[in-house]
Amino acid sequence: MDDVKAFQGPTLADLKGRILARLQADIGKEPEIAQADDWLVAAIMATREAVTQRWLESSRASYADGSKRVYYMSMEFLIGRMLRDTLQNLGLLDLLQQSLRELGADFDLVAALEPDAALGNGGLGRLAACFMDSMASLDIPAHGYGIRYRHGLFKQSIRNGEQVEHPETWLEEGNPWELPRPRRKFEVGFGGRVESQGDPKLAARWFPHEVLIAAAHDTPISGWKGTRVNTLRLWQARPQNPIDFALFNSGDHIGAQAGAARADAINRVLYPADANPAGQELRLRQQFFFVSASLQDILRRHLHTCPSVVTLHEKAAIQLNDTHPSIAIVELMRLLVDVHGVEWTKAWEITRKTCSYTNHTLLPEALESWHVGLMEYLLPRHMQIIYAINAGVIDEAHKTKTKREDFLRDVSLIDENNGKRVRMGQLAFAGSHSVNGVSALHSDLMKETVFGALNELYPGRINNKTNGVTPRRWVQQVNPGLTSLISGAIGRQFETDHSEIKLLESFARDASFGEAFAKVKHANKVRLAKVIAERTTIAVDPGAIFDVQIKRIHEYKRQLLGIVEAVALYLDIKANPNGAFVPRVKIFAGKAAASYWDAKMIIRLINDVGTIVNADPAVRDQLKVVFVPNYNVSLAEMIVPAANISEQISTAGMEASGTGNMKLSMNGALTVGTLDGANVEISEHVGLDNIYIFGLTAAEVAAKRKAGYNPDEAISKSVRLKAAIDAIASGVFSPGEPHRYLPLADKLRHSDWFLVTADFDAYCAALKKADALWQTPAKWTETSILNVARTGWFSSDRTIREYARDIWGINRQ
Ligand code: 26Q
Repeated sequence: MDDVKAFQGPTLADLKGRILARLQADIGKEPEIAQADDWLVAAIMATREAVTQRWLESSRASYADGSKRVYYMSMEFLIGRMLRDTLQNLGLLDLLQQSLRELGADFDLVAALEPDAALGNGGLGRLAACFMDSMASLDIPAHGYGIRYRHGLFKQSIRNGEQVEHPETWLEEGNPWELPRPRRKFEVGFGGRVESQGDPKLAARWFPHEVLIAAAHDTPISGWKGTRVNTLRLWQARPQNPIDFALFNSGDHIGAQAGAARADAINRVLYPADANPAGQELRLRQQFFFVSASLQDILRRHLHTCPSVVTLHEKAAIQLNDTHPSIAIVELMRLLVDVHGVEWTKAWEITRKTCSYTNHTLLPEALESWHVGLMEYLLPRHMQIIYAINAGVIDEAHKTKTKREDFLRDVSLIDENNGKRVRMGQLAFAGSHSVNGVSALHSDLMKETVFGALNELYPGRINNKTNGVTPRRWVQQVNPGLTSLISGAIGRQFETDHSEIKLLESFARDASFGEAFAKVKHANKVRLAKVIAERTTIAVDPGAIFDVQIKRIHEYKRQLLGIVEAVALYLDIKANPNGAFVPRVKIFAGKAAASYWDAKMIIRLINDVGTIVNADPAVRDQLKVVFVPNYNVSLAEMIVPAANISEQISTAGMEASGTGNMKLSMNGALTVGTLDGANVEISEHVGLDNIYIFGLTAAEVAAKRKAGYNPDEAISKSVRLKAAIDAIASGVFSPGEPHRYLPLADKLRHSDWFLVTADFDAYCAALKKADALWQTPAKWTETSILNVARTGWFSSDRTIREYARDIWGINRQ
């Protein structure tokens, strides 16, 4: 990063002039009458202008030196707000603040009006955003490819304790960040018929029934210190014919616009589920649409500088973010064989050398597969290619020594059991040279479970790349107080190289540093308490432990364990009116997929428990239960720096990595967690004395399930657990409808797949230990500082360096 020419920003006069010019020329207002949202648009436009020069230079430079590019294909990019982030990366934050002040506007008010770009569900989408930031910061030429959804992830409100979904409309007032490129467009076909030469491996001609146009919209992604500006290219669909005049003239005015409606549907909305793929046609259309446009774009760019597509893998690395874009394997084969005339074997070699696949889940219900019938109907040529690829895989499997009878079944791309389906995970595996998991445990489990057979067939292909998060957004930006405190202690090098944060370790026992550190945390908690009061009307005491569980609501993530513990604590307090308890605020936030009934019931239970507990005078403010509505990137930015305890309590073996766990410990929260996902690596880095690990291990979970777990084992042994479940079941928290939670309670009592009851006592014991430490504030602060100092490894810069070196064959840093 250091040898790169420093970004030359504008002067104050320049920047002010640009903001004014945009306000007048593009928004059509004089500063005297401009509103905060006008200033926002003007500020974004001026910022975009400031990066444009670097943007052009970045792409010109990689054209000129012919360097290899990374293409990150993802259905989701969960970016959040961009203004503060971009300004901070460019070193223009102070200047823009001053510009607006001198023009009569307040930056903080203005920046808060920017809508979150919420084009993702959770971890996977946010990971893509962190990776885009790191690739730009490490000067790696990279393009993100995705879909320009009109509606991002739904907004959540809480009515009578229940989640209500509302459409998200981030594009409603325009998007000043993006640059539409109406001339950068490609045709994407669907359906129709194929004229082949008999052998599917020979070039065929596909006559699609329907053709859509994909048009590019580009957003600049600026790296740290303006090192490089990469592009996030999102595709917009439009019909070839906006109106069918024959139909229109015959009087069918609605039918005449059917093409436009079908194109519109592609971009309409992000699927709001992060598991349980429903296998719907629209989802497959979305996937193929953006994949095909992106691959055509990649090949066009390649042929701009290289004479033939056969060198593609030397100039392009395509990373598939989960199986969602894995139809890319097949589409690339089709483009190479049918359009560019490459011979099948050669095409397969190029495809495998170019593509690599990241897996983010082992949950069987979350693994994507498509009905062969749907695939044949929507993508007939692709289905032929899939069969031909599968024949090759089965052939190779025959040649191995393994004689296990289910071996062929397990490696096959076609699942014959559920009415013939194409398994996208096996497809992505077969067509990639690298298949990675996102934490050490997860990568190991991939080899033992879903990809056991393919791992035998293609040994060495599975590798691990433990996730990371960008410290620019998740430390520097969300926690300016901590950042300036750290730079006062160890200098500013850690801002460029987050691993330098380890130098902070020598301040862990420094009393005056500790005091200042605790003050920063307290100030962050005061700020969060205000937000909580505004959004929920609940008053919380910033002096209490802020114990947070913030993530999508899922049974395996076990928000239920958290709330059952809160109930047990409530009953303890009631039973012990004069007892001394450590004051605690349990903070939950997260969205449930609209169709995920049990997850929605968990949200309702948390709110119902909060209603009773928070209003009970007997509790004397020793416990508060808060559900903060509409969890998104911007809300996470408020909660993460204010947390004391980070709840990472998934059933071991089920959370692929987690990334919230990293953000929280990097900001000094102490983790209470199971040995799951990247909690394992976090515990190795911070040391077992500085984290509260509890509960069954992944192996123990597997063994318990195999033996047939009976929750009664745990419930009959734990008086507190039994009392808590009984209270929930009997309507203590739903007095108007006493049986509301009976089904939830009965599930815990009789099946408990996620082993909430098995881990309950160990979980409570872990929290008790944390309570004890809290009572020695200096010790707590020391532990918290050690968490900050020892989590530098979880920077996504480290992760991206590993991808670049091991998977993409790019050695820049
Ligand atoms: C699939 C088909 C149809 C509709 C939706 C989906 C879908 C969408 C999103 C399936 C899964 C997702 C998202 C998964 C996800 O976020 N996984 C998380 O990825 C993180 C980054 O690697 C990990 O840290 C988390 O452990 C993992 O749960």
